[in-house]
Amino acid sequence: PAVEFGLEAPFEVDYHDSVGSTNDRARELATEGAEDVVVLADEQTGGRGRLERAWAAPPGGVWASVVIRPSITPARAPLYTLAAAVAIARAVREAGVDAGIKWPNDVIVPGDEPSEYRKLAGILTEMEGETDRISWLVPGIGVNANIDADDLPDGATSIRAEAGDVDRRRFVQRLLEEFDRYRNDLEAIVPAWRELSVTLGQRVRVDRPDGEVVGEAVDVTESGALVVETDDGERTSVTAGDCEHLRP
Ligand code: BT5
Repeated sequence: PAVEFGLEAPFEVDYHDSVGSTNDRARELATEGAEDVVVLADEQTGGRGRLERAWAAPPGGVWASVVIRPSITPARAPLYTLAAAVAIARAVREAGVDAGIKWPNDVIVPGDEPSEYRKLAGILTEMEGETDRISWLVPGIGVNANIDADDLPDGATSIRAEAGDVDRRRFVQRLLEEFDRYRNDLEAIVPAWRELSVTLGQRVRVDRPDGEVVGEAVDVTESGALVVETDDGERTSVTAGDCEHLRP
């Protein structure tokens, strides 16, 4: 059954039992001028990942898109994906799951080998605006909360499967409190992210539009790009892409 997400501040709630994609609904609200609203749904029938991928969003999850209007340039937008990942990882860990952040947009439960990482949550950040200043930004947050692992794609897991069900109202409240704290203190995001990252120190392959980069993930920059040291000792920073953890 659907849950009433009657949250207190810091965000106004736009709740739906079922919606196509909370990010699409958030875009509509943003276009109408909304600010500090969180779109929540029990189920999404057309959940989206990055690059036109589908996102499975059956009932029982936390499907949340936050409409904010920070005064930033588009180059700093990836920082908000990191902030959302920190907020998710914190809330999930409080729910008793040993979760970490895989750059750029996954919260995972680690295994012995990188190939055994199970994806618990993902983030799809969308925005609109001028080149010098964005108009709105929507971090779309998907957390597999009270869902059977059988109802999720291979390689995915849920809070239910790892630690048992959560009170979604409390969970969302905690997640949004953390997100609110970091969007008000951008300098604190990267240090918090480093603490929760499972990517730093790993050998990675990052696929990006202009080719792949293989090397050791050594840091993230102040705008959220991953710094990779390739085998010839050169450092490259990658702002977006799919990141695969390789065996050492
Ligand atoms: C993501 O994309 O991980 C971003 C997911 C964002 C979902 C939220 S839910 C609220 C808001 N509204 C939306 O419509 N979207 C956002 P990406 O890194 O491209 O990963 C997508 C891949 O994850 C898929 O190709 C599948 O392999 C896998 N996948 C799909 N559904 C999943 C799920 N529920 N749990 C774990 N993995 C999943």
